Amino acid sequence: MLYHLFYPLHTIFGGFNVFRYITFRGIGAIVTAFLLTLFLGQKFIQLAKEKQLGQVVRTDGPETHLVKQGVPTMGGLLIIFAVVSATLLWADLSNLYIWLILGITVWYAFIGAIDDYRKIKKKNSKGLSARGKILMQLAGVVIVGAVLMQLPDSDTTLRFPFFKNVAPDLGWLYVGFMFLVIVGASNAVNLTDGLDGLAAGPTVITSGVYLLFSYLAGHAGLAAYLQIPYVEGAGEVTVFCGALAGACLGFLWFNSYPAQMFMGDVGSLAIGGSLGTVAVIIKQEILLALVGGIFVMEALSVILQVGYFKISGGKRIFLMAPFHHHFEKKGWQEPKVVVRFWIVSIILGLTALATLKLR
Ligand code: 57M
Repeated sequence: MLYHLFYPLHTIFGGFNVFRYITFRGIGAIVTAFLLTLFLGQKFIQLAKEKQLGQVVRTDGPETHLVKQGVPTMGGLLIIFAVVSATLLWADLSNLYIWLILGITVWYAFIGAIDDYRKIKKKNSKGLSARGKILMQLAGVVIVGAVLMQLPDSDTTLRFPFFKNVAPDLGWLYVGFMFLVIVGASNAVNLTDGLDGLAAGPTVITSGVYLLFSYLAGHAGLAAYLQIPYVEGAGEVTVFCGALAGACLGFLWFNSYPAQMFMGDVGSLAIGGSLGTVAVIIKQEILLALVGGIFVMEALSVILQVGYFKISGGKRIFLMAPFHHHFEKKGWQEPKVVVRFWIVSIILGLTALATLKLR
């Protein structure tokens, strides 16, 4: 909005020319979203306590989690509020990609909010049925896919980090691939969010990497030089990534161990869905499996554990899935598990940046 307000006035006051720069507006989004979650966090915690939005902790989990019963949850409402506000404030609102990403973010937050609310009000950790959740998530992907596919420069090729000449065209199959990326990322972040700060930390790193990749993808000269797909208008996605990174950084202030609030499915589903949508729009889908490797590891650990559990008649690969519980069961303290996962996430983020030069 500020772009539309001030940039046209740059002929009167030259300083307003700065609103033209995506870098300036990206930094503005980071700072705005960070300050919103930081200064509204305490207020949200009080409100969640008044409304009795307390976490219902499963009884079959690590004993150390039982003390978390009643911790204020649905902090994702604050994250999404900060992300949407900062994006609307700093982005060029004539950019279609901004509306597609905000649409998925809010829709997936709505799905998560239903799940959270049912768990809290019904006092059990079941929530929305897996089938209901997937169908609602699919609906979001179909709409985004239909819009992207009808764009004149729609690109249904699949791009790989490191291999610049490999770009198979999936045609309409690409919408199925979009489903895997967006719904997969959404549920992977959801599974990851099981320790204090474990989802928010890697989200800050992933958003930061995609902030840079979005800027490069929207810059014809740099995209050509780095041999990455040029996506006209993708530069604005930088602003959204900045808002998401800033919001999660501010949320971490309260979600770091011992957490004063959890984000809830309203946060984790929306974060994963928005990161998946960003990856699809800037044509860096496979890269998300690298940058978001922590999310992938967590989801894979569940798939492997549940699959093996079924075919082996009750045997387990890990002491408990998702992966972070395995280390808790091995006796690692929660903060140690979380910080070590953050370290891996940083290494994966740096590796993703390195793919820009290794191709
Ligand atoms: C999402 N939710 C956390 C919080 C957060 C198939 C199976 C692997 C599914 C999986 C599952 O139920 N996942 C649900 C993970 C929950 O966190 C809430 O959920 C939101 C995110 N979706 O924002 O509101 C608990 O996680 C802890 N937590 C923190 N700090 C945070 O900042 O400590 C969350 C955020 C919270 C809190 O205790 O209550 C969750 O774990 O449920 N199931 C599991 O993850 C369970 N694993 C399991 O059943 N493994 C079996 C299967 C695979 C055969 C096995 O390995 O043998 C474990 N999770 C829990 N208890 N809590 C074990 C049972």
